[in-house]
Amino acid sequence: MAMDLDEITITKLIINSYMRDLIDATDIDVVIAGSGPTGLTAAKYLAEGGLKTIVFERKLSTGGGCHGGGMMFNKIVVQREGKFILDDFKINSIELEPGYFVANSLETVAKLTASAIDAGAKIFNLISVEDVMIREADKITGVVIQWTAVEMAKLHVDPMTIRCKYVVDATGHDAEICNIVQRKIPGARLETETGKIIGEKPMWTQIGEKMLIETTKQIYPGLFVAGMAANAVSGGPRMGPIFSGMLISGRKVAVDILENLGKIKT
Ligand code: 48F
Repeated sequence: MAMDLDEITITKLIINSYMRDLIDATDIDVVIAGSGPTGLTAAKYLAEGGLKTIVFERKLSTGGGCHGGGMMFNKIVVQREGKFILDDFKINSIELEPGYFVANSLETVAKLTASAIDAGAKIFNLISVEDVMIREADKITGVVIQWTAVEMAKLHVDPMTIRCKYVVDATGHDAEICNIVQRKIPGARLETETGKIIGEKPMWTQIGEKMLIETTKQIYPGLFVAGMAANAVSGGPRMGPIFSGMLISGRKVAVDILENLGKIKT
């Protein structure tokens, strides 16, 4: 016999379960702003390394710029160096030219998302990081979050706060968290050549991918930057629909943070 279903029970379960997750997310190890390929990759490795990791994503769905592949052809390319990460996430790919692996962008987003969650990371969609918290002589000690719907409707509603040991700016081309730090902390010196945000350079895939390894770093005390945001901050070029750099950058930021917190030895 089919069970009797009660709408109010369903409602209470959703509210209770979500609130439990959200309260649990208020004091954690790492906040990742943005669930593009970089943020999701970082989330999996951080959570696997034993850190309490939360991703806040402004949009309804995870995956950032990955879904659309190249100009809406839903394929991405990953070069030889990033293939081991595709394998880590069990993402199918075909080597159609030597060293160039082609994967389905939807499968990529689905598996990055599922693997991050399976590893223990929590992902909150429809929530934006709108500010940072500081203490101890300008060390970033957390983030300020707001419902995306409030942001979009421009409602005058105060946000709430999350405390963490490290923040990762994985917000893509706009490098939103680094921009907030530069704008709101007087005299803030970022770890770039000029001490300021340099800005993204035009497309040059080879250099863009290479630079991403160096530009992925702790850019300000308590704040790491990874993925496209890292090149945007340090003056690296964009690289188009090739995603090895994003995956490698996401993994690198996780390893750096795990090392900083003594979870793995160098
Ligand atoms: O843009 P996005 O995919 O950044 P990524 O992970 O990857 C870049 C590639 O997609 C592509 C590329 C490849 O060569 O250049 O562009 O570095 O994902 C960034 C995510 O962050 C979210 C945004 O909605 C997107 O899903 N986001 C941006 N600002 C905020 C945010 C914010 N303030 N709070 C929460 N999420």
